[in-house]
Amino acid sequence: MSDASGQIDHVLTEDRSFPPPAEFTERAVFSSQSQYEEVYARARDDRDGFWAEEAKQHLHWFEPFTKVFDGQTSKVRWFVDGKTNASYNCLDAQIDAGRGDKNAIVWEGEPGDTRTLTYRELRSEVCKCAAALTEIGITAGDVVSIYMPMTPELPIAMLACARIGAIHSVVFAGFSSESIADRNNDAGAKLVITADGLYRRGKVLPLKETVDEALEKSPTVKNCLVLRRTGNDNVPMTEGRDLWWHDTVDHQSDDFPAVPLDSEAPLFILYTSGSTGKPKGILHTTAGYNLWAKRTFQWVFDHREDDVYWCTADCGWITGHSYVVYGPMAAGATCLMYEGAPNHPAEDRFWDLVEKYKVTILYTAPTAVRAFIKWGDEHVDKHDLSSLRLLGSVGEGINPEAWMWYHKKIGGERCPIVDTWWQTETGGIMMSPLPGITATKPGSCTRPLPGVIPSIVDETGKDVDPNHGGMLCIAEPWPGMLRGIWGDEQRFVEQYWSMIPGKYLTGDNARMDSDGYYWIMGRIDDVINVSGHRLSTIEVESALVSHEAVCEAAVVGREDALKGQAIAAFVTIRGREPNEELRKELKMHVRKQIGALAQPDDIRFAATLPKTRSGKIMRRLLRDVASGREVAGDTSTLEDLSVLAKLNDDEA
Ligand code: 6R9
Repeated sequence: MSDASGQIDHVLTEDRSFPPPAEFTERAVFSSQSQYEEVYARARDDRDGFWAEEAKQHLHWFEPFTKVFDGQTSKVRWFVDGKTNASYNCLDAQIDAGRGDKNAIVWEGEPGDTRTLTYRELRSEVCKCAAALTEIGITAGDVVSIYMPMTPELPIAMLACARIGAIHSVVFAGFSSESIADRNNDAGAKLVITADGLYRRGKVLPLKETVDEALEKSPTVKNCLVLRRTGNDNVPMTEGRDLWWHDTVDHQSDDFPAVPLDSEAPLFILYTSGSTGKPKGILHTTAGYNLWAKRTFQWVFDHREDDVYWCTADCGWITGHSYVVYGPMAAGATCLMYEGAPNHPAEDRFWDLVEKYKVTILYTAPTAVRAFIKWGDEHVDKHDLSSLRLLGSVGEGINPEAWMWYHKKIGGERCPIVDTWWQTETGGIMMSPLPGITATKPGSCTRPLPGVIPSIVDETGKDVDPNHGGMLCIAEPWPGMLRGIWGDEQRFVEQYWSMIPGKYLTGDNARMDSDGYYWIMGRIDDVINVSGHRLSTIEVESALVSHEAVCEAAVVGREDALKGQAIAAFVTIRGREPNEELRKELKMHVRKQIGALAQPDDIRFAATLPKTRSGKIMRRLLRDVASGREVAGDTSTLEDLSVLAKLNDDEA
């Protein structure tokens, strides 16, 4: 719990409460507390009956399921024998429901170019891409890596894979060639879809070159499909392997029927950091995931037909999967998509977009909110944000100060804030206020959604009393839950299902207060949260140690006003002087190995690292040192006390 100790104090003293405005409640999907209690009780007491109805009503079935649920704990099947297709649910079903001419995607590129796609137009583009994938030789069950900027072609590529039953593995376009290669190899990807480059703060960053480097080490990849986005010259194309999107996709037929797929057909793999160095390929399947993404979207964002919804997440993260693509599109929403940086050309870009497109629902991350606060209110004040009616937050706990600013400055004190707690593994939102009925408390994700049965336990697996911290588990299966770690059944079982028998272990600590509200209190493992993105400390340590000058490395998170947590690395070195030059070199090395988001903020040279007598690095001590705190707590297990004094000197 010490990872988030700075936040816990805040959390424990927070007692402000904000009831939803009456005019919001009147029209809300959930408009009374008793309605929520009733639906929650039904989902809990008659799980299969509840989800059978939900699935029949909210997904299209080529063939009906014969059984709602089968299995237990880690091994589950939902909607057994049913046949559906996530791309059909997101496109064809919307056209059938009369939304053919409704905007599905309203897109703005960083340079200011724009594009809108109605549901009918989006379906055509997805069909062309699906036909092209088929022509390239991709069939159901094949894995396709996607490494692209936030252009419409990114969701198009995802939905095209879904249409033919190929499994997409989206890799965030900030990851290094090493990371792409690791993911290609782990998943056995056959194709990589990328672009010539992407725009970031006015500059063109190459993507294809990075992919090329990765492909040298990705023997399973046979082809690479390249979108021309930036038009930068001299993009290297390898004859026989690389294909331009415009040569391969554009001429295809705009009608390619969605393939009926088994409910449990893999839909995608998404890699996320765990407590070891190797990222886990989290597997989600077709029907349960799509239903969960759709229904949680409708409940939490109180979606109405005329909303303009903007989730600012990149499709490279789970939030982009569930709440840019599969949730809102299965609900027929109009989604704003923006390609670039929030501070280009100026720090008011987001507010310019909200005003220009009359955004009604904004879903973003605390790290963004903290950046806006830092950039200054004048950027917000320039714009009319009166179209907004609902705000959302995701990725990490939102500290009460940031919550209050979001509430006042962006929400004009009239918009409810939904602080949504969930994980890559859960597929969609698990705990969140329902905006029409839940009185919010800054810093709490409030209560579980229907179908979510949380349980907070101690080390022995016993439920703790209210107001006591413990490990957050989910006690019952839900349709959107992960189905596995790609290619690693053993790790899947060990990681999530072994420590607390019969329950899904989330890896987060939490506390429930006397009102039944949940407060997330940081991770129980060595995962740190940098700007809402998960990184394992061991992943960064491994990258550091792969540098010839580093003998040993220990990485911890320290509090950071902007990023939530910053990365502090302690290293022991050989054959080099501990100086600024080496510091820079090591930072660049990690950047190259994993990607920019993993670059350490601090590098400290140490003569030795503090270890227990059994040889374990004492991260708790390092966390104190890294955040400039007095080293507190028990140091009796420390092998060599003099190490501590030397750590603060910061030179070997
Ligand atoms: C959706 C997403 C999951 C981890 C999760 C927790 C932290 C996410 C949060 C939150 C407090 C919230 N987290 N939302 N902590 N309040 N509203 O972020 O998925 O990238 O897999 O991260 O993020 O620690 O376990 P993912």
